[in-house]
Amino acid sequence: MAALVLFPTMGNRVAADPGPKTYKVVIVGDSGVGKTLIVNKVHFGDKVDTQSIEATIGADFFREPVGNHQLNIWDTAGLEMYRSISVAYAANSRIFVITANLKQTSVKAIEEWLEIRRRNCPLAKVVFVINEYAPPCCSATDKFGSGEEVERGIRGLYENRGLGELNICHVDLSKRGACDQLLAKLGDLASQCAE
Ligand SMILES: Nc1nc2c(ncn2[C@@H]2O[C@H](COP(=O)(O)OP(=O)(O)OP(=O)(O)O)[C@@H](O)[C@H]2O)c(=O)[nH]1
Ligand SMILES: [Mg+2]
Repeated sequence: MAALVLFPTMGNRVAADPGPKTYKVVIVGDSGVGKTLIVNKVHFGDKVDTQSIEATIGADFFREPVGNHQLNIWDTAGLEMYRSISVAYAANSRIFVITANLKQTSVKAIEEWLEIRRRNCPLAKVVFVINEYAPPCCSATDKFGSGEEVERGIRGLYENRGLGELNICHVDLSKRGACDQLLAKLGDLASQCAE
């Protein structure tokens, strides 16, 4: 509950402490790239079981404190049939997280997500998350390459678009604290939004 703070210079008026500032964060990307796993690991930590997650329907919501800020994180559904819902969630987001894994299709889809950002939340800061994971069904020809190669691909897509600083986080969900760097990055970007 927000604390009530009495400001002496305000006589007997009592002002409510506004509490931490909130920032809308939207995470997008193809179905199966690991968005829900990543958001759950950001929120609940390493204990999340990678097999326990099901495809998102519509969108899920997490409230995540970081530093002096609060992130309102919308985990959208990547399945094409929910695309219009995901696009609607993008509106007014301050931070737009585009996720890919090592699959060609997920990297190719990045251009579409950048276009959705341009139309719906052009001022949102962009973060790319590369989930260093290739699903077992991903054949050699379906694979874009290593995480480094995906990063080079993203750099190529990003160049000359005037999108500002390029933020890229690699996550390997098999490692401890896999999403710590991502959460720190989101906190930094929220601080920049506050300036
Ligand atoms: N072991 C492992 N499995 C993963 C990883 N990323 C995704 N998976 C598997 O892929 C499935 C889908 O991951 P989700 O987090 O649901 O993917 P999503 O991007 O949220 O998909 P949608 O909700 O359909 O948009 C999970 O249940 C896991 O089985 C990973 O990094 N490691
Ligand atoms: Mg999901």
